[in-house]
Amino acid sequence: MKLSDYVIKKISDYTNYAFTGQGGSVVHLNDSLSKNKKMKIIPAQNEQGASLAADAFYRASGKLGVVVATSGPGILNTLQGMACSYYDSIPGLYLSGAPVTGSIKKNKKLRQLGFQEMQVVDIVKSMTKYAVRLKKAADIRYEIEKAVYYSLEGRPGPVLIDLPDDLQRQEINEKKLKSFKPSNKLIKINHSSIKKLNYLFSKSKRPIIILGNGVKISKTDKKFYKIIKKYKIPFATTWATTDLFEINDSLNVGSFGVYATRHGNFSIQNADLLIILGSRMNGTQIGTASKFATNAKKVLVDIDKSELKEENKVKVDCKINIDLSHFVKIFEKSLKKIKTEKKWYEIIKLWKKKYPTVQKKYFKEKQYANPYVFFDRLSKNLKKNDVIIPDASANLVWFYQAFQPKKNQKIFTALNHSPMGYSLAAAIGAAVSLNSKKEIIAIIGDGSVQMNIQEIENIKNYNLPIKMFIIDNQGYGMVKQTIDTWLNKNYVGCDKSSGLSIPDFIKVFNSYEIKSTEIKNNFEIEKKIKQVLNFKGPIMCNVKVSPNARIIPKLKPGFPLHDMLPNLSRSEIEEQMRIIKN
Ligand SMILES: Cc1ncc(C[n+]2csc(CCOP(=O)(O)OP(=O)(O)O)c2C)c(N)n1
Repeated sequence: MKLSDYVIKKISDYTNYAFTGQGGSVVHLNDSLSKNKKMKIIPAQNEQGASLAADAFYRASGKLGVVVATSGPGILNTLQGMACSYYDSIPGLYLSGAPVTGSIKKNKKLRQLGFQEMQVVDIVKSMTKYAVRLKKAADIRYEIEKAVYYSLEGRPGPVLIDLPDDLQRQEINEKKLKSFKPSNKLIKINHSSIKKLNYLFSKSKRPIIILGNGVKISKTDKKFYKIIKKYKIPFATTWATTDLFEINDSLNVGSFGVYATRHGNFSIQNADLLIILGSRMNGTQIGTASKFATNAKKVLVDIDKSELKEENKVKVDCKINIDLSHFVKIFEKSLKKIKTEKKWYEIIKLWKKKYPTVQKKYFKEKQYANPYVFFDRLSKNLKKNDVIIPDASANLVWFYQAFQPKKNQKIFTALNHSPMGYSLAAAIGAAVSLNSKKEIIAIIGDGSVQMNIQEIENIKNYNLPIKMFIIDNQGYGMVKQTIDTWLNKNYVGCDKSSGLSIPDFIKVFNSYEIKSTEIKNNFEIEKKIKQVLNFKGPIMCNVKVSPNARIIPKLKPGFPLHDMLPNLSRSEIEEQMRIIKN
């Protein structure tokens, strides 16, 4: 059997799609893909699109995303999606072609020997869980099994196998290939830390459980929710898990962080115990570390030991290094009666009512579509089961601040890497992973569309049910807001007046033969959203937003989470923070 046929046969045990680029060193892999009846391919217009689609393929369906790209420029283009997967713990298998073995340099100091030769393994080392160049054909089964194992086990992430062209063409005897046997290294539970957790819980009057990406990855959301319900424990989600829990649940305190909600932030800042599950508490979640939830004892549970080292400077009182699927069972068994105060529930309810993010006055704006109104109405109109993929920047924040998810909706983006243009390519991976059976909603800023505009040719070509909403504020809104804060509005390269022009997207999409429409102001929002959602097939809707629209509320740099912009009066803030003193 030809080695490349074997590779594809093997990966068809894990998945049914590959996102591909072409080139001299992957013609054999692509040929084998085309001949394998279990596999389908989507050839991306740019390999970056392939990598983003593969990332989303897994997020939408739980099936392994596979990327094929030629040596040198091809595989280099895929680093964007690889980074998205690595930083968000998403599995993925990258197969790169390499020149024939004889054209791969041996002397480290030599820059390049073969055409398009590149030290791919070195380049991707810091963004993969495992990366290897195949040395001999007989190792192929071992390497594929090892790579896939590492991609999926523990904290998942992407892996890469670099396949020299001559080895791809080599004949192998399938029966004689050695296999990979993983060693079972279970993380040992530290019982004293579980005891400490229970002790802290027994003392707590105002606890909050924070459910991070680890909860999604380990698929433990329902199990944790059972505990939350049983013991009536208030909880907060991160952006990664907003779609797993009802926003109107009285125990859900709402989102917290630099770009979140006032009610969520007041809750976190007033808590006396935070149990943080599978969340790395990054800067956008905590603001200034020394001012983050200073009244709370903190328990951090994470599968990755490195996340427990307090590099983010948040002092943790109890660290538990364990897989959440294991922890949830221990937690359930060990939890005793808890002493949450009645007034803790009451005040959380009050904050949610008092500080809505989508304010009534936004609906009265006449000239443009207000982004909060738009996302409020979009969330009301989307159906259960829809898949929603926001992109990056201000429109991403507006989305998460205003959107109210419905049951069984899937919402994801590349949370930690957040490259502009993610959602257009990701939507393709999501659509094909679900056999186009669900509607895919891609949301993107006008500045980001151009980063992956080429992939809409595939959306048209495969007639994928993707509804694209461009939030058109004529430039890089979020960057402008940052410049407003630090550099007195000296905009550089972020709108037409500062040297960066934005094309007319209606014309652009028309030339790709994709239907398009526009929302010009608040009054058109409801009707146009309905029209777009009722349209069969791909469609783009350009939503006109004021170039001056800003993220509200937002944290001032250096301030604690409870002190967001626009400023509340000192007395109002103090009143909200008084609960901890009483
Ligand atoms: C590939 C890439 N380059 C640069 C950035 C830095 N960056 C983050 S947001 C942004 C501007 C995005 O503008 P737009 O898509 O119009 O979104 P808006 O803020 O206006 O909603 C930039 C340049 C990035 N995230 N990704």
